[in-house]
Amino acid sequence: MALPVVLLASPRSFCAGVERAVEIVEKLLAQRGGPIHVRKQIVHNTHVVADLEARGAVFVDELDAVPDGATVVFSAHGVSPAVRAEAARRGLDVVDATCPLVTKVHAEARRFVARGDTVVLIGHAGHEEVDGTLGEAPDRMLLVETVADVARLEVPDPTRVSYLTQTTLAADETAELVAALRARFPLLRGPAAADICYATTNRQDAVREVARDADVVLVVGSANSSNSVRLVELARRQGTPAHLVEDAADIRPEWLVGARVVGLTAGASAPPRLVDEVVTALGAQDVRVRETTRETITFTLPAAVRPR
Ligand code: 10G
Ligand code: SF4
Repeated sequence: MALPVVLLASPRSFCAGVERAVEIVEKLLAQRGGPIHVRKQIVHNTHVVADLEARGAVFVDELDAVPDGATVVFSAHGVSPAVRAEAARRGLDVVDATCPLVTKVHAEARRFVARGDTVVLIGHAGHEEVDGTLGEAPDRMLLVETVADVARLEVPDPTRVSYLTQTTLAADETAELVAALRARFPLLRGPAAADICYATTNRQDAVREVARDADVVLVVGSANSSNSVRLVELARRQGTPAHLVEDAADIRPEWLVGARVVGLTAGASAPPRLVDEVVTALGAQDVRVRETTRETITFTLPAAVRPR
């Protein structure tokens, strides 16, 4: 079988929010030594979590598993005010790795609720980011996942409705949902700039370009990584078979039968080295980067881990 050409989507892999979150845990481990407790997976990637665990990070589901007075890191996906309050009550030393672009959505939720609106959040039920954002005003916010959910919405005042979105949604699907909301609530108001973040948008634009010219697309990422799963779905909507792989070991030979061009990308929480390993496993000699934009965004670290 001829070796495939690999079309590498760019941008791919770590976003600025993930870089920052991982660096926060690494810096804490270096400064204070382990164990450093982290509430939930710092980002939704099995390899990132296992690597940090091996270096002394302890991932817990809830704060009751953190000893009184200990340091605890909040994951990149953000937390509800109730979690912050509980950490304060317990006297925990919080280092917040919430991505600043998620924090922005929380601030919008508070602002929209304060002006008297019902806030409709477009997102996926049960996702940590959604739980955190809804926690800003559980009685004044409603979650919608589908256009059918929009039809079922009941709000106290249809002239006072705003929407917000999870940061990692598919841009095309979200646009349909916003249009459905606007059809039901013509006075609908939204965020000044889209809540779907730059990294999500860029990775979707890049995979779309690659999927167009590839026989099959591989997306490196974990199954619970929302943005990674969206990349697989988007490639499939382009008509190209696509598969999510945790790492090179997940690649099934039958996916590659007859594939001359393999598109390759990675979700925002998947480390770049896993992509390199996939390229090696494919045995590709001809690797072409398809760059749709170049990212320059970085976020500053919280004061607790900033170099003095
Ligand atoms: O795509 P999701 O939200 O599941 O998260 P992830 O950890 O896989 O990727 C980074 C994105 C976030 C931290 C959500 S803002
Ligand atoms: Fe921040 Fe976007 Fe990355 Fe989420 S996907 S951590 S919002 S940059």
